[in-house]
Amino acid sequence: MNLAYTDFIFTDYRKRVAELQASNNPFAQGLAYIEGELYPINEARIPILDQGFLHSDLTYDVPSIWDGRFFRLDDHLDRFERSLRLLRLRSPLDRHGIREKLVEMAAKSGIRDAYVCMIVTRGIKFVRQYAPEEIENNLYLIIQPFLWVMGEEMQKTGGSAVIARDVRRVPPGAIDPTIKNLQWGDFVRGIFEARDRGANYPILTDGDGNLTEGSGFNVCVIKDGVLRTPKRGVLEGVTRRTVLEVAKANDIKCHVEDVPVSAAYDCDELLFVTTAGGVMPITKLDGAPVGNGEVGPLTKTIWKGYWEAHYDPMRSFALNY
Ligand code: PDG
Repeated sequence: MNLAYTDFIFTDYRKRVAELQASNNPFAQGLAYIEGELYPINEARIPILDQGFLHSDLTYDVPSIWDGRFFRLDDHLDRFERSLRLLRLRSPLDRHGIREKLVEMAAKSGIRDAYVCMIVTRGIKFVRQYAPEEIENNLYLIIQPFLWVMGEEMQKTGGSAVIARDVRRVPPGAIDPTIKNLQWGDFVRGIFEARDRGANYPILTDGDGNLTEGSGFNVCVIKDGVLRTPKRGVLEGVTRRTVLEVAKANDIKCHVEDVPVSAAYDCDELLFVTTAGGVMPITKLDGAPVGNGEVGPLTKTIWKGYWEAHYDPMRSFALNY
C-alpha cells in the first residue's frame, strides 16, 4: 500500500470525525457563548449594534483542540491579553474564566478536534461618543469542529499560491498586524486575485519588495536547508513558533527576518503555517513549480514534528469529556 505522509494524523482523525457526525449531541456541530449563555452554533446570533460588527472594533484569537487535547492555550491567551490591552478592551471574563469556559464548552460538545475562537468586541457603544472606560465590552466564544485552511487531499500534493500584485498587506502603521484582527479587506482582495489567477492562496507583500503573510497564515521559505520567515508586518503566529522549535530540534537553521519576494521564487520548499490547518505545503507559485514541484523532505519533517508536538504535555493538556 502506498502510504501518504499525511496518514500519520488523518487515518485516526477521519474515524473521530465519523464518530462526531454520528453523535446526537445538540452541540456536535459547534457551540457559542454569547452574553453568558450557550447556544448550538446554528442558533447563535450577535446583537446588530455590536461595534465588532459595525466597525470591526474587536480582537480575537484562535487556539485548537486536537485529539481531545488543548494545544498551546496559554500562548494564545498571552497573545489575546496583549491585543486586548493595546486596543483598550477588557474581557468580561478574565483569563482564568475564559480558560474554564472553553474547557467546559469542549467537554459539553464532545468535539475532540476543534477550532476554538474567542472574540472581544467593543460592545454596543461607539468610541466616537464614549471613552473606552465607559463602554462595556462583549465576549464571544466559539467551538467548532476543526477547520482546515488546506484539507487532507491538498496537503498530500501541496497547494498553489500567487504573490498578489493587485493588493499589498495593510501597513503596520495603519493596522498593527501583531494584534489579531478581522479587518480582512486586503486578504479578501488577495483571495479573489489568487482565484482569478487559477491558484488557491495569496501571499501579500509589504509593497516594498518583502513578503508578509497570507489570508490567515504565516509564510516560511526553505532554501539550502535554511528556513526563513518574515519578521515585520505579520501576526506572530503560534504555529510558526512551534514550527521554529521543531525545525531547530531537527537541526534546520531558522531566521526570522525581512524576506525578499525573490526568496519565494528561488526557494526549495515553501510552506504556510496556521492553527487552522497546521503546516501546509505549497508546491506551485505563480504557475511554476516550487523546487521540484513535490512536497519537500524538510516540509515533511516539520509537518510530522508539528503534529507530534500536539501530544507533548509541555504544550498541551488533555480534556475530560
Ligand atoms: N497570520 C494571520 C493573518 C492569521 O489570521 C493567522 C491565523 C496566522 C497568521 C497564523 O497564526 P497562528 O499560527 O497563531 O494560528 N489565522 C487563522 C486562520 C483562519 C482562516 O479561516 O483563514 C484564524 O484566524 O483562525
